[in-house]
Amino acid sequence: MKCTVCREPAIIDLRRHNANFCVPHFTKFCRDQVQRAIDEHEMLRPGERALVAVSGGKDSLAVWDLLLDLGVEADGLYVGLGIGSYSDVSHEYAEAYAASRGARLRVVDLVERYGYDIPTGARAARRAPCSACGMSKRHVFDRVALEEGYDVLVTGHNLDDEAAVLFGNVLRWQTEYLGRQRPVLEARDGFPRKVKPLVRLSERETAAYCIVSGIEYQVEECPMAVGNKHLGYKEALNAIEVQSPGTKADFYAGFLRRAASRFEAEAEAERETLGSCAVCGSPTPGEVCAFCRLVERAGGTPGPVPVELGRRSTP
Ligand code: Q46
Ligand code: ZN
Ligand code: ZN
Repeated sequence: MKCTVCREPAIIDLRRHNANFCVPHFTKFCRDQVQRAIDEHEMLRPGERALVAVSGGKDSLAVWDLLLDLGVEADGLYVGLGIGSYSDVSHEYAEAYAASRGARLRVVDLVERYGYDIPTGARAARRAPCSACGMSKRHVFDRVALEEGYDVLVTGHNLDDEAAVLFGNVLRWQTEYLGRQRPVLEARDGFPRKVKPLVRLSERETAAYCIVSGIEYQVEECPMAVGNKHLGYKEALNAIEVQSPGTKADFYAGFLRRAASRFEAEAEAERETLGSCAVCGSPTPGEVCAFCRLVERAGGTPGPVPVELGRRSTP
């Protein structure tokens, strides 16, 4: 197998692009795909400061690395979820990466700051762990991005993630979600702009990118992910992809090009009017936001995210 560009030995075949790449050309391919996503969807403007939501997994470390290489001023934010050794190890990978690049990693630990962990929070609020977890992470990422004056919040969602979410929304015709499923969500009502620069790269590609770049990451699945519906959607799409390479990317890109705008009006109409949470000040349709209610039920201490957090790692 030879690199499509230089004819040197290739390390990866990308069937949907009908191409094979050597290490330097694969790295260039990943960088080009991220740059293209940024340009196509106007994710970032020159000089903007980005906050990357970092989990210690391949996608978040890959997107952070690619942005730094593209010259973007990007800090990371790790949220400690208190999911046993899974969280401890994930945190170590995030710290090690930040130290290797001399990048700044901010840390908010749910147990230290709010006095609850995800397993307890989920039980207390009678929510599925991923629902309590997703809501907690979104809350902390949004608050820190805004309070620390970042222009944009970056997440590591890749093509497989976005195609699986789209698939799930289409299966149930959740049209108000379809109207909001974009690689860029503009800032509004107390929420920062959110962007997904990895939407042109698959999970296999972000993993390969980390390996060839020497980035060590958490390879274990989160122990609370069992039964997560998205894993099933991913498997279904992967089975189709094997039969006809490129289907996943066409499904997602075709949606953005030809269908997403049709659902926007509905998504807009369903949007609730938001006030401020009486406890933490973040936007909410009720008096107290869902996050503060969850913390309270879990026996923790709700309130604002501290703004003095964050430290710079040294290489
Ligand atoms: S960390 Fe949290 Fe994920 Fe674990 S509990 Fe679910 S949402 S699976 S990305
Ligand atoms: Zn090459
Ligand atoms: Zn609140």
